[in-house]
Amino acid sequence: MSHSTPTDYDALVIGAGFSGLAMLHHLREAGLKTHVIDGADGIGGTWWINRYPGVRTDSEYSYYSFSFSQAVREEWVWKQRYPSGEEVLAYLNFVADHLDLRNDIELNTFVERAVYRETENLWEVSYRDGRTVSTRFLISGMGVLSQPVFPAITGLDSFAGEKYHAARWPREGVDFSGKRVGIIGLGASGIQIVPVVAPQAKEFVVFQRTPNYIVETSNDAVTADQMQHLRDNYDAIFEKAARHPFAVAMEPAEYSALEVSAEERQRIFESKWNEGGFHFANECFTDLASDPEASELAAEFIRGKIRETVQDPETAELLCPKTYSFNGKRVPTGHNYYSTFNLDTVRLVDTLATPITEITERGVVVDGTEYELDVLIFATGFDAMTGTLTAIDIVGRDGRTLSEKWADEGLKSNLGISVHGFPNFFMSLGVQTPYANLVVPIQMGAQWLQSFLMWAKESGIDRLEATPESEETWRDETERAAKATVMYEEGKKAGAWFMGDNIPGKREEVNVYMGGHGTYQDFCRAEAEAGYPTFQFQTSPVSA
Ligand code: N01
Repeated sequence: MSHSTPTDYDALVIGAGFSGLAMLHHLREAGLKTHVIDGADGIGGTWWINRYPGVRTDSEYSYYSFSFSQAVREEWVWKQRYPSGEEVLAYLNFVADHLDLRNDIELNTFVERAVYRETENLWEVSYRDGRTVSTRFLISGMGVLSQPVFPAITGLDSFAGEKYHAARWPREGVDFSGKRVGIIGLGASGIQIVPVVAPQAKEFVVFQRTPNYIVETSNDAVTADQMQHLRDNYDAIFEKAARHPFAVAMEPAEYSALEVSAEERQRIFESKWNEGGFHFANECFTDLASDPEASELAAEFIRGKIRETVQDPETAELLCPKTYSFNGKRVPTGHNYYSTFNLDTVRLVDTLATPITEITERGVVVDGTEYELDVLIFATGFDAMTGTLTAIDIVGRDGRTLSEKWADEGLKSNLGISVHGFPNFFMSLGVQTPYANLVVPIQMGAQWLQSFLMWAKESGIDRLEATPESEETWRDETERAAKATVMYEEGKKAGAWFMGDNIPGKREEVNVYMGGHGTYQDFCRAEAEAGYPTFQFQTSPVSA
C-alpha cells in the first residue's frame, strides 16, 4: 500500500457557492475527507456576494439547479421563472441543509497562499487568520466572475457621496429616495440595476460607454403544474441542457437566418423575442453565434425593438449598439430596461463619443459638464476567469505561481480542470471551460472529478497532473472553437471579458471554451473512458 504524508484533509475546496457545494457532496461520496472554506460570512458564492437591487438569474428556474439530489428535486419549490438572487440563495441554503453539508463548511476563512510540497505530496494552505492546514487535493470553486474591478478613472476616490460596486453591495441595502444617482457599467449587472433603482431616485444618470443587446423578458410566477412537470422530467431536462451548446434546456434551432425569407425571419425573431431572454439567442436560428451576417440581422432586429420602445429618438439611437454585432458581448436578459429610459428622471450620457474625464468630489465629468450626484454605482465587471486564481498565491512545483505561469505562457490548462506544474490541484469552472449556463458544467465537473479521484484511489495513484502536451492540445482546441464563432472577432471589438479585453493591460486571449457544452462533455467523457491519457501520474513510495 502506498503512503504519503498524512494531511488534515483529503480535499480542500475554496469557495462555498454552487461549485463548493457540488464538490463537497460528490467528494464525500467518493470517501474523501472534504472541507470547504469561504472568505464570506455566508454560503452562496456569487449569490451571496451579488445582492444589488434587481439581481436575478438570466437562466430560467427549470435548468438553473442541480439534478443529482432526489430529495432536493422533490422538495424544493421555485417561485419565479427568473429567480431573484434571494431565491437562489435560499435554494443553495436548502441544498446545504438537505445534503447535510454545513458541518464541513467553514466561513469567514480566506485563503492567502497555497503551496505544493513535492516531497510530502501535499498542499499547504495558509489562511488570512494565520492558520495553516494541509490537504492532498486542492480544488478551486472560487467562481469565474468573483474578482470585481473598479475603472481606472481619474479622481475615483475623491467622490464625496455614497459609492457602491454591484458585487460589493451593502447587506442593509441603500436608500435612493430623493437622491441624484449615477451608474457606470451596463453589462448583465448594470442593466438589472437600472430599472429597479431609477424609479426610486430623484434623478438617475446612466453613463454608457458600450451599449448592450438586451433581450427583454417577463417574469411570471412558477405554477404548481410547472413545478410538477419539472419534477417529472428532471433528468431529461438536465440532459437536454447538458447537450446544448450553452447548457440551456432549449430546442435547437432548425434554420440558418440566411436561408429563410425576410418575412419568415422577422416572424421567427418576433416569436422568440416574445418568449424572452435566452430563447431569442438560442432558438431563432442556428447561426446567430457563428455567422457574422446572421448575427448582424439579429442585431438589427434588436435595434428595431429599442427604437420602438424608447420614446426619445436620440436616446434610442444611443442605446443601439453599432460597434459590434449580436453575441459580441454576453447577451443579458432585461426586465424593462429599455422602457426605463422613458422616465422623465432618467438621463443617458454617452461616454463612448466623449469619455468620462474625471470623477470629482461632487460627481462625474463628461465633455466639460459635471454631473452632480449623491450616489455613484459601479457595475464595472470583473477580472473574469483568472482574477480569483491569480489574486492569491497558488504555488506549484518549483515555487512557480499560477499567476506567473499564465503571465509567461498565456492561459494553459487541460480541459480547464488541471494545470501542468500544479499536481493535485483542480478547478471547477477553470479557465477554458464552457461559456454556458454554469450550474450544468459545475455539477458535471464535480461528478467527473469524483470519478477521476475514485479511479486514482483504486489504481493506487496519489499524484495527478495534466501533461504539458495536453495543455497545448486544449489551447489549440479552445482557439479553434472560438474562431468558429462570432464571439471571437465581435468580442474583441466589444471589449468582452471572455476575451480578456475588459481589463486594461490584460492579455487578449480566449478565456472560455466556445465549442459548446455538449462537445466539452464529450471530451471529458472520452478522457475518462480512455483511462485519463492526458494526465501524468505518480504513486508515492511504499512505506515500510
Ligand atoms: O460586467 P461586464 P457585469 N468607463 O464586464 C463598463 C455575469 N452576470 O458585472 O462595455 C466606462 O459585462 C463596461 O463598459 P464597456 C455575466 O456572465 C450574470 O455586468 O467596457 N464604463 C460595461 O458596460 C456577465 O457577462 C448575471 O464599454 C466602464 C460594464 O462596465 C458577467 O457576469 C448578472 C469602464 C461591465 O460589464 C459580467 O457582468 C450579472 C470605464 N472605465 C452578471 N470600465 C445574470 O445571470 C468598465 N465599464 C443575471
